[in-house]
Amino acid sequence: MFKKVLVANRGEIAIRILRACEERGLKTVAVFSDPDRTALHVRYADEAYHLGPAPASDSYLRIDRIIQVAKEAGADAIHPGYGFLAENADFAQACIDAGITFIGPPPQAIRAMGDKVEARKTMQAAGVPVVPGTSDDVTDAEAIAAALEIGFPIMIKAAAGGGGKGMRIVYRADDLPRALASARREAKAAFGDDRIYLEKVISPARHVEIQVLADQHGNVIHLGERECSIQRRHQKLIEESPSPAVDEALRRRMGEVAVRAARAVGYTNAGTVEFLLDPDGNFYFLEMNTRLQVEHPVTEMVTGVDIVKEQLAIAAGRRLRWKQEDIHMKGWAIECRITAEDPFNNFMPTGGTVTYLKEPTGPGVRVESSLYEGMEVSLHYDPMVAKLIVWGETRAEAILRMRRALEEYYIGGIKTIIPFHIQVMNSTQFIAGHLDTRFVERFTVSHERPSDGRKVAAIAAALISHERAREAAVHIHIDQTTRSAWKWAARLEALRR
Ligand code: MV4
Repeated sequence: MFKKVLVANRGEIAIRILRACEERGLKTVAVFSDPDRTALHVRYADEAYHLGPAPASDSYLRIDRIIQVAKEAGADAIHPGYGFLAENADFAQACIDAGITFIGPPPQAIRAMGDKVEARKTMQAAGVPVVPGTSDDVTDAEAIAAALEIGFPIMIKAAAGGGGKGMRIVYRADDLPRALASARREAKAAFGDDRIYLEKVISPARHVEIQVLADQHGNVIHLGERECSIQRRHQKLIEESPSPAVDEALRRRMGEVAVRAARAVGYTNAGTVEFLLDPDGNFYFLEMNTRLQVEHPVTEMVTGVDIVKEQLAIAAGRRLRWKQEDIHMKGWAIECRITAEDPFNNFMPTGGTVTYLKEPTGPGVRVESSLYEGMEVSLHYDPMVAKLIVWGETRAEAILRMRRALEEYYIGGIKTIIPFHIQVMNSTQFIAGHLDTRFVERFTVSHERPSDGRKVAAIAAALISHERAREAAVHIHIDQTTRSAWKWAARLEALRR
């Protein structure tokens, strides 16, 4: 086993990884940019090294500098976290070339999934269902022929893209030539690669992803699904596990397919296979994220598996400690991403000094945070400053708990997205589990606090429509004038047991 881990990241995820190292008795090295000199991850690690100025290209993306720091510090492993260099095959290779363990998949697996056209082909060959579309680099004439065959609307995606980057939707054949030209131009500018492919648009659809773990001895298991349909501009805001749309049988089928996808590219370590799930229960491979994901804690909460500690064990050559049949999901977990964005002003990112901080705690509550009182939240990096994760025995209990924890959360000095999350937890559609990728588009952020009466209406409607609460609901007498909505919902939940 390696002895000293360099965490090539910042913020909450750097701390999350440092904690796992601490529990495994490993020495830790943090790296930081100018504005992160006083960051929490720097203080948490045993040692910390300066990388460079604020721009990521001068600090957290500097492969040469990070490898140099690892050598200087005597680190024998590097964890990339998410974002930055996490899915950079050249970085993974540079670690290996320097005799340092890269805590993640092999560079070939990163490459195989990084090229989305290649990935589609590999997945098709492995029997993984992909969205109907084109699987080779297409000329304009071929694209037009393919689009006519697939039918409109059609999605144009960049081969080198991913995560929604360089994606566009085309509704009419007449618009296709121009859309193809501009998509190619954009892809060329963004990725230096103008290859594109077409897919049928699956809508409405849910974004459901499967967490996989693979060791270096050929064992691959999955840890069930996460539902990530609540996104804004391809930025996930709320994730949960299990998905309200997935039952045991579908989970088994999607899980088997995800394991097959991982095997097809010789995957090791932790990864996620993303699917679109349509209302009829058909699912289609979208892409594979070859890294630890932001939303990994919801899976940890329902499976009891510490994914980051497992990543360390896998990278050290250990065998997986579980067989598929040992994995059971218990209860329900929800994550709200806490961003420094103003939901009342079109989610504008905001910076500033954190003047006051009171984080929620109590039963079933987990906070992954980079915040401290006096911290300067800068606009140089991602606006996500923390994550609030709750666990409940049922989905209703998890929602009640999330709402309680959000109400306990006080962050002074900066604007945060918390009021938006409270409104989502109060919304009929969310409570009923009616989610799809356009949820946030349709959601109107209210500038008023909802009255108890309105909450009663929303919660009653939603919980009664919720399959497992229905039978309890008929036994309850609703007194709207004397009982607050959430007390009522809590009672309903208690009666359900
Ligand atoms: C799609 C799609 C519909 N049909 N592909 C967005 C992120 C990237 N991973 C793929 N994305 C989508 N691909 C086809 N063929 C809809 C989306 C999509 C989406 C997916 C998941 C969550 C939110 C989304 C918001 C807009 C579009």
